[in-house]
Amino acid sequence: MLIHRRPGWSIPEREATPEAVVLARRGLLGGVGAIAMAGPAAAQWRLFGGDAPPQQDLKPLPAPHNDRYAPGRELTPEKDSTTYNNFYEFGSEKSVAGAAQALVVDPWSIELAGMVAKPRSIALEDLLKQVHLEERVYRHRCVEAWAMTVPWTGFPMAELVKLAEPTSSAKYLRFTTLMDRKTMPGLTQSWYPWPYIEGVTLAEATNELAFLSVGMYGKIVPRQDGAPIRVTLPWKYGFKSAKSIVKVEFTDQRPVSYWQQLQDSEYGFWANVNPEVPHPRWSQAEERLLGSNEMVKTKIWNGYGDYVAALYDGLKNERLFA
Ligand SMILES: Nc1nc2c(c(=O)[nH]1)N[C@H]1C(S)=C(S)[C@@H](COP(=O)(O)O)O[C@H]1N2
Ligand SMILES: [Mo]
Repeated sequence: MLIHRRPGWSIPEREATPEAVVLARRGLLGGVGAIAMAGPAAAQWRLFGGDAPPQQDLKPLPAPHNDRYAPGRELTPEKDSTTYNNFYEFGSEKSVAGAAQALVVDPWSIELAGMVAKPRSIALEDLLKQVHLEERVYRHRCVEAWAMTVPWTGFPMAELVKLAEPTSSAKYLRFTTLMDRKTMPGLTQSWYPWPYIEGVTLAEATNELAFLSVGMYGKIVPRQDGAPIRVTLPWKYGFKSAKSIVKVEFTDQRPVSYWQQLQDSEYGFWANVNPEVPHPRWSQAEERLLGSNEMVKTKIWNGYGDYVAALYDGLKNERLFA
């Protein structure tokens, strides 16, 4: 099936026809009813575009700023980074912010599973009492060649690993994200391998850059950006940064991610940013900054090589960059 081979964002963005529209036209989207489930206002916004999604008020989330990771470019205006999203559970177009307001973020808990001392479920508020929140500005590079620069509030992934107490056999973390048919119209697109899965090695997870974000621009993270908690891995293509995670499993098996299941040759396990390794269907040499639309040169490891390049020293035979 052609659609199966070419998910919406696997087409370089300038050529992409929003997939939901194409499928609706062909009568293939079982989703017109499903879109309406997110509420009439949200549905209207999704189908016709609009000035701004009907967003809920986002509470302030103060945390000390850590300036160790200065981004070297302007912040992306909040209105641009929060209205141009990839969140396929809510649809395969970029304008999912309205529909995503249906996401129920409270109560929220995360299951710590697999090779850990005590498998258990932890309520998000209890987890947040045991970690140190801080704000960091990171560059984000989507595999589709757009990019943004965002102040995230969150905590090092290493703190979660410590809390989970992995056993000595654990080699990978496997993230599972929320799959809620009542609120997520994208799940009716049954040719996608739901739920959205991602994974990293234990060494990557405990690298100082690996972050779990609960806030953005000094407030709680908006639903469309992965509320209430999302992975943030700035040296990798954006699809590795799984949104709205509900389970972290420690395992000795390399996780097979959602996009890998769809097309491994284009979206592999490592997915580290490299301008010299083109995507099979487009160049990765440059990126478009959300907001200004300025084109800038992409950097290897998205500019974070000093922190992460050494992680990959012994892995020269792996497909590290796609
Ligand atoms: N659960 C889930 N997480 C996801 C995605 C998704 O579709 N579902 N898209 C990924 C992709 S391709 C990117 S580029 C980033 C986008 O994050 P943003 O919308 O906050 O910019 O989220 C990633 N995490
Ligand atoms: Mo992406």
